[in-house]
Order: sequence, then C-alpha cells, then structure tokens
Amino acid sequence: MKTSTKLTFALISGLALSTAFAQGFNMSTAKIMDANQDGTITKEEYMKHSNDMAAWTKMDTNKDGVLDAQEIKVGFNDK
Ligand SMILES: [Ca+2]
Ligand SMILES: [Ca+2]
Repeated sequence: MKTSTKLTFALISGLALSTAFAQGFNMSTAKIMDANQDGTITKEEYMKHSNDMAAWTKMDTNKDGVLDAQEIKVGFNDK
C-alpha cells in the first residue's frame, strides 16, 4: 500500500514536470503540429511551431526523432 502510494506520487510528479516542460501543449496543439496528420509529429513538424527543444527531447522518450501517438499522449498532457 505504501509502495503504491509512493509510486503514484512519483508518477504525478513526473507528469507535473513534463507539463512544465511542454507548457501550453495539449492534444489540439498536437493535431495542429501534425501537419500531414499521420498521427506522429516529426522534429520538422514540431520545429515549425516550437523551438523548445528541451521539451522535444523530454517527450521523445525512445529518441527516434519522432513523437508517436503514445509520446504525444504523455507529452501533450491532454485534459
Ligand atoms: Ca506528422
Ligand atoms: Ca519517439
């Protein structure tokens, strides 16, 4: 019980941190950034709307140079 509470707290802290990095980003932003609407955001698509590469690096968790659906979901923190 204690461990899972700790884990939940860590997850929430992690989310809060990523929100701070990607401030103002949400799923609408993601849809606008995804210029060719293939469900992923390439670095080129991203850079047309933001030069916050620290946020990019944080969101591209598998470091393949593309934000896939899962990374977008986490990074853009839809609410
Ligand atoms: Ca795209
Ligand atoms: Ca990626």
